[in-house]
Amino acid sequence: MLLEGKCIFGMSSTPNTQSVFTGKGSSADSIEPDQFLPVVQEVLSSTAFIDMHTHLFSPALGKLGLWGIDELVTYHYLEAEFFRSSSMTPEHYWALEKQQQADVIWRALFVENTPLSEATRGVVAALQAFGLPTDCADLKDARAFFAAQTLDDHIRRVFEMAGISAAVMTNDPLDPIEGPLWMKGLESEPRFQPVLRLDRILLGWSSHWQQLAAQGYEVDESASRESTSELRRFLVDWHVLMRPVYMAVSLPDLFQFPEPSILGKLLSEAVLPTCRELDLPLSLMIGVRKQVNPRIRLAGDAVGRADLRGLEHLCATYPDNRFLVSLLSRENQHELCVYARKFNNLMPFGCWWFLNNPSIVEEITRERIELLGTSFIPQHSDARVLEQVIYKWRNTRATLAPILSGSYRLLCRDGRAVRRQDIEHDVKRLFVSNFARWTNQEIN
Ligand code: FIX
Ligand code: ZN
Repeated sequence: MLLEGKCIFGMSSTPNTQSVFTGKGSSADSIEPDQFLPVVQEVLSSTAFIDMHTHLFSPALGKLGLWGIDELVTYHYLEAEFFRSSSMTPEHYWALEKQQQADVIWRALFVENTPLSEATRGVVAALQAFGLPTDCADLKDARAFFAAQTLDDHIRRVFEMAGISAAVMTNDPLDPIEGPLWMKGLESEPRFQPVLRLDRILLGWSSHWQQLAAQGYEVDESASRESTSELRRFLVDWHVLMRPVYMAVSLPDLFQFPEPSILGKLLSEAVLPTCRELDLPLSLMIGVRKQVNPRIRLAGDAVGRADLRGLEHLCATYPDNRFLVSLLSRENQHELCVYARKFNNLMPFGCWWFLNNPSIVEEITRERIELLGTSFIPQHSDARVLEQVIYKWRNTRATLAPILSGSYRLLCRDGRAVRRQDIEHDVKRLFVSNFARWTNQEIN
């Protein structure tokens, strides 16, 4: 009960209240409710987060790492919006050079129309962050600015602006460019943590088993028993090569488990046992409907509500496996929170892809705090272009601040004082220690 804005914890007349709360949060260092928002904002901005899922790459992986204005403007989120605001056909668009693609998108979404969408505002925010004009007729100035940057310094500056200490990559061992780079041996880079992404293996076995065979693994098309033990050997070898912090796969909305399929078999006989053996979590990103419109390529994926009983079965049947789970469908979010209350080997993370919009992030995050306290990971950026982390994390901090301070106000109203160190602890847990603990990393 707030009295004239003052939290009366410790000073209430009812003796039992006092006795319950003695010793924690004496009023001396408790924060007044009208100060929660500025303190939470301060703590959010002074805590360096771990960005636990991105499509960024360390400099050692060369041109796989995307950065600069042309990549920002041709991000598939904007391509999807471009095809709604232009009569240009996808086929014509793909025939253009990268710079020409960026030019037509800039004209259609930023010159001929007001950049109001979350994705277009993101580009405006990135330009503003570097002090660049945001309303030019063309991209000449921006191109000149980015051309003048040296990558290593630029990465350091961007991570600082975004308030992240590390970005977790998405690394595909079967990618024709990336695979050979890892096999040659790559220096580890603390700012970029590797992840072993298994989509081609688990969802594309029929077209990719030969790649494993070519690398000397005795596998076959039907994924026989020997194939699954050979896949285990493959995963262990790549663990040595890459030192991934987790393994990951993006699964369709129709994902079922157990299922008499190659996916079901490879998961239960190879991936899950190897994750246990290597003490690595498995990240499941469920709910994508791949390529509903292949003409617009990466922008052509959609979302479907998933039946989560497969996830339930995985968590219940494999208690020694840890599952980092993000669901694409808004309609699945409540179930995910409830499953996380049933299974402590399930860590919900992020407001993925089409959910990464303030109105939806707010809804999902409030529900998660109410049902899970701080035992979840609120967000990941999914950045594909380096500078995207600047606006994606700025937006996350802006959305989270009123939600967190609102929760502290409720806690205070209910009779418990809140100190700065409580807020520091909670923010660190949400954006650093939950992930670090699940991936066996030192927490500084
Ligand atoms: O599967 C994934 O990791 C997705 O995040 C991507 O495939 C998707 O294209 C994306 O960039 C979402 O933000
Ligand atoms: Zn992703």
